[in-house]
Amino acid sequence: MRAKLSGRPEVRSEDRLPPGQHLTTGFPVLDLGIKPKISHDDWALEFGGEVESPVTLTWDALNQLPQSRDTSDFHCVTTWSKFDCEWSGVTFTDLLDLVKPTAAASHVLYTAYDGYTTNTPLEVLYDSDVLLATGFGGEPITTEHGGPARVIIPKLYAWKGAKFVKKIEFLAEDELGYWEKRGYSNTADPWMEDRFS
Ligand SMILES: Nc1nc2c(c(=O)[nH]1)N[C@H]1C(S)=C(S)[C@@H](COP(=O)(O)O)O[C@H]1N2
Ligand SMILES: [Mo]
Repeated sequence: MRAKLSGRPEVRSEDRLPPGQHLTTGFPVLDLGIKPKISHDDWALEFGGEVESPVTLTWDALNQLPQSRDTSDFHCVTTWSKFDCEWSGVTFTDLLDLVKPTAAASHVLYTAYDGYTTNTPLEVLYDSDVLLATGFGGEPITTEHGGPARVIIPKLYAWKGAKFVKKIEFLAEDELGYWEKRGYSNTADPWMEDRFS
């Protein structure tokens, strides 16, 4: 999204903030208010639906997968943005290699331990900044920010990233999530201000 001037290095400028957003230096907490506390022993993440290799990951199995880091900006539809969030965890490209979506898979439905759901097209997951995150700023993600593990999709509004994620289903058709059923945009692109449908 940054304009490049020929012959000059790319610099960060005001246009790093999507339209209608303001910068926050803190880290607001936004969710349904339930904040389920799941111990690592009880935690499991199920991948199913249109995949060749359905798998339910335990905490140990998740942590044995290749670990990656990515620093990205976070944009909430309620107009706050947070820059330089240091996430760590497993990239979705690695997870997709593991579960192998079938040719019929086109959409993804995420279900969380608090009952929250959200949905995306499958294609948004093929991006190196999309993570199943377990760390923030070098520390485990706190329960209030979605630990043990949450989905981070930096190029979409933050409601598309399920905190406390429990199940990831690959579908042949789109299925709307909690906010999408209540009038939020299904595309959720902060740069296009896709807030509501
Ligand atoms: N499980 C779950 N995930 C969720 C939500 C929720 O209510 N439950 N809220 C979403 C919204 S609207 C936002 S802005 C971000 C907030 O993440 P934060 O609390 O870490 O700032 O989580 C998203 N993921
Ligand atoms: Mo949000």
